[in-house]
Amino acid sequence: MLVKVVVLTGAGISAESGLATFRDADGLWQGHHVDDVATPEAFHRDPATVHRFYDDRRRELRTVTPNPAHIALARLEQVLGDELLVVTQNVDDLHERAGSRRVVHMHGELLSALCDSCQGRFAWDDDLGDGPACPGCGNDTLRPDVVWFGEMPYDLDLIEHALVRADLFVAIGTSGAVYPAAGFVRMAAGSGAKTLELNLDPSETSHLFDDARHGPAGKLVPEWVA
Ligand code: BJW
Ligand code: ZN
Repeated sequence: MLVKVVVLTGAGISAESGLATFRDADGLWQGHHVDDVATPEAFHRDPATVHRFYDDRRRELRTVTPNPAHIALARLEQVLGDELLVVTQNVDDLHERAGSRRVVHMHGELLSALCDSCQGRFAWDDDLGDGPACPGCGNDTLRPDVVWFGEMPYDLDLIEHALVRADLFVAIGTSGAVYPAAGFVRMAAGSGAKTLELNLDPSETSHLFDDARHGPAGKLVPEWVA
């Protein structure tokens, strides 16, 4: 793998498409904090509420479109090819719909279901709350294919491999509050990469970046890519 540029994206890159972030003022879902609905404990305690949270967001996804920040990253992939890797914490598919192909969803995907019984992962664009059967094993144990607190993010080996080889690491629209993603800047910088933050306001890890630019992603990302 000859990745030279690793771009980490978070909820802020999809904000201008109309998807709520997790920790900004409006980052609540029906009065719930993300920590109340994005844990295995919450799912065990109250599966109906957690399913409703994800079913709502899966439906909302159909009503939104990529914004200039997603489109600029897809354009960058046209130029850099496999020298670019986009690592997203987002479970939406807006990078793909903008045209990006080299995208790693470290926190899973809304348009995928995971079976607790057989561990199969299935493309899924419908509600999960009404207990559909698993296409693999037939059990009604499908859950959203997303990574909750305390669970292991996807593809960490691949991501770390890319980070230690990158010349440039760029974090876009992420608060730097959630690990391991919040530690990627240290890992990249520790291996000699230049680091850049593009975020609405200074994140919790701003001070770790060589350069930080603050403003809306829909403006900053096209400017950076140009
Ligand atoms: C704009 C903008 C615009 C707005 N333009 N910008 C203590 C220390 C270190 C770690 C831990 C610890 N205690 C616990 C942990 C581990 C834990 C953790 O990090 N907890 C923290 C709360 C401290 N992490 C985990 O558990 C992870 N797993 C793990 O560590 O596994 C290791 C392990 C080891 C051994 C056994 C088992 C495991 C898993 C984390 C999973 C996170 N899951 C979620 C939900 C995913 C599904 C879903 O979408 O519902 O992921 S939580 C939520 O936070 C979601 C996001 O991907 C993630 C990050 O949020 P993000 O994207 O940064 O969004 P926001 O809202 O926080 O920020 C948006 C930013 O955009 C803001 O800065 C705005 O300013 C900006 N913005 N509009 C540009 N227009
Ligand atoms: Zn199954």
